[in-house]
Amino acid sequence: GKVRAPTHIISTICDDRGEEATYAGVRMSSLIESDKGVGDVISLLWFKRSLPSYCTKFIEMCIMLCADHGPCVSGAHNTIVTARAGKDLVSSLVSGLLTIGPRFGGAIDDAARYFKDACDKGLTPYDYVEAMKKKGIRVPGIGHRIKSADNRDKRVELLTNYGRTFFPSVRYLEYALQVEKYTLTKANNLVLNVDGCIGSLFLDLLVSSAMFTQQEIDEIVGIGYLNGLFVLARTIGLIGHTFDQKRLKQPLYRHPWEDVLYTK
Ligand code: Q5B
Repeated sequence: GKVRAPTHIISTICDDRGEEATYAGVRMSSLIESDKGVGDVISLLWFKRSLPSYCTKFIEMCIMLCADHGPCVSGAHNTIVTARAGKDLVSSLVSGLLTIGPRFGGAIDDAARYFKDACDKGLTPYDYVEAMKKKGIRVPGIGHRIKSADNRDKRVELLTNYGRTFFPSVRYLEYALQVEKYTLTKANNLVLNVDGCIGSLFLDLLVSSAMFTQQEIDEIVGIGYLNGLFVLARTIGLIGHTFDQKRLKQPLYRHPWEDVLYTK
């Protein structure tokens, strides 16, 4: 019989050997013919299954709402400075992407991990937040530089309303909002931010859609899929900032001396 040489790569998400590529077994043409969108493509390539339309719409909302948040955030700032240094698109893009992390945009996975752990253990928001304080860890998904109780984040409101309307359960979102209620007693800007809202709602999607086993949920949260939503979304905005700077023919950026405290 045939003897198969051992392969150096195993791949399970996309097969390009036929007439057309398939995403998790689904032909590209069938995606186009059935009017599917980028949320369906993400479902297939990241989660290896077709998800119900309320889930794919939620994924698309996350992408749309996180696509950009102005020129002043860490990612856009880096991208702008890099583009103005005359660098190419990919260099400008990745210099912005590299700022995504625990403080900026990349707190979604940790928010999901910590909210899940605290909620599943039945910790009160007070116990959870104070335990984090004792450990010296900032609550992921809580806090914002410009958003506050008096200047609410529209993205959080839109996602919250969507989840409450279409998800079978929003247990983790409601827990996160209870945490916010407590953190707001400490400071006005300790709101549930967009990372925390997406993290908690994605947990609700995973758990209540009945599309994932418990083992799969643990794996998704453990590996950390969810920051990918912010990375993917903000790539759209960072590419836009690169083109914007080049279109505007902006010169090399140099930070003004007046804005630096030179000290010994
Ligand atoms: N304190 C976001 O901090 C920020 C606390 C806290 C307990 C907290 C901070 C934080 C967790 C990470 C997170 C996602 C760094 C944010 C995003 C995307 C974005 C961005 C945009 C977009 C802001 C002042 C006092 C200190 C702190 C305490 C602060 N946060 N305590 N848990 N979570 N959050 N990131 O305002 O006693 O004085 O020492 O790390 O979820 O990135 O638009 O800008 O779309 O681009 O700089 O929306 O909250 O405050 O660091 O001066 O702290 O508050 O311990 O207390 P700030 P700090 P004390 S969404």
